[in-house]
Amino acid sequence: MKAFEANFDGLVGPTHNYAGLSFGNVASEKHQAEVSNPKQAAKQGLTKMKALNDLGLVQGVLAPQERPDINTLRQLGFGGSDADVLAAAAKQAPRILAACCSASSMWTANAATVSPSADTANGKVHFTPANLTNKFHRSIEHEVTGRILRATFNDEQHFEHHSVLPSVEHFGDEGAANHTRFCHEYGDAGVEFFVFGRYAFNGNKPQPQRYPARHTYEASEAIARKHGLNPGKVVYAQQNPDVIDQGVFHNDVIAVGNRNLMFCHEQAFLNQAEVNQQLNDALGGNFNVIEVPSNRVSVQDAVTSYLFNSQLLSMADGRTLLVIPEECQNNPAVWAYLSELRDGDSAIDELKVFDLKQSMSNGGGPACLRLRVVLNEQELNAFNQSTRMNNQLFATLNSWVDKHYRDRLAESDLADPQLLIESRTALDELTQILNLGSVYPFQR
Ligand code: SUG
Repeated sequence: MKAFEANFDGLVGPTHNYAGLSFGNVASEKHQAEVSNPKQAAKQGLTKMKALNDLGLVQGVLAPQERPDINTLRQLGFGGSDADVLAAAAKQAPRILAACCSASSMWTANAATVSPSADTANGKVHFTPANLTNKFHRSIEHEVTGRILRATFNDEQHFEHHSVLPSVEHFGDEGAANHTRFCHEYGDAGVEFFVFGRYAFNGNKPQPQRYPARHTYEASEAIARKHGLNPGKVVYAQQNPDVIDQGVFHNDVIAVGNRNLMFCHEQAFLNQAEVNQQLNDALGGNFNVIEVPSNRVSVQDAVTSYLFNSQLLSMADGRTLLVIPEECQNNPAVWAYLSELRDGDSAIDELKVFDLKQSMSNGGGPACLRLRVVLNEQELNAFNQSTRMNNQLFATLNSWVDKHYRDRLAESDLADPQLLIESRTALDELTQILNLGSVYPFQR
């Protein structure tokens, strides 16, 4: 059956800020304590969604989370009224408060792992929210993420939603940021490619020394089991520990794939030639790799420009588009390489540049902001259509942002009880716009 790749982008929430929460993510550490602009962040994201929708691609929206996360603060012993909780946390544990205010759910590549129906034993699209155990501020996302996914893909006949993996480091799961699906046509049974940073149950295997490997082999294997994938069409690869130590905290910072094409750095994986061969074999041949050499683009340039955190998209006319952040255009080595690719006879035909600076300063590029969901024609009509981007939804969400978002947020604002009220008011209205029902703790 004919199928399409839909991109579901995370809408940036009203508390977007720079708290330096992600050790190993160099942008997050570098921009700590800068003043953020949540309104601009949300609009930059919406502009990308609208542009891809205008190109004829299927584009959806995933709602943000309730932040500040008062429930988690209460769980940690802060009591009294909501305003008391915020005031006490700000005084006694400002770093915990900051973690409970992060708008990090915007990076929906980390929301879940998704397997299209053509790949699964029961012919449904499978979703498992990621536990994100390695970072406290992200480990508190999965419950509401699961509810948002159920409310967005809300037809049991077509969509199967799983519980998260056990939330401990042994099963650290970062979702689709470390998962790529290859195929010839989207509707074919595809090859699912799982990339992990370390083995949890085998201490003799290589692992990074400086920065954490967030995702384990055991987590990847468990997802493949849960989704009912054909073991002959699953390939696992370990990320090169040296690049994790240089700031490649997810595979989507060093590799991106679409259909039968992988665009990656030559240092992305351990035993890279073998990995490429396995992918080619599992796909039945005709697998195409563009491997960028270090002498053209260093790992450091890849990390600062986010060259590989791009979206590789098949357009209706069959051409391939690479969606990149402005930082790629500003990096001479990266831009020279990309221009050659585009102008030569590579598989990449077109480049589209976006200003996503607000998200980029926290280490989130174009690919981080989207969750890919391959859907056939029936499934395309079965998901919650109020979450599908179109001109009207774009206009509605822009006015919603204008009405509710601040254009300036510093760490000292996070304890402002008014911010909590603004955020809940905005989200309450959003659940009506997107027809999600009651997904937030404050609505239950
Ligand atoms: O998990 N940054 C996110 C960025 C996620 C990027 N996603 C992908 N590569 N798919 C993270 O490190 C920073 C928040 C702060 O520091 O305020 C943050 O959570």
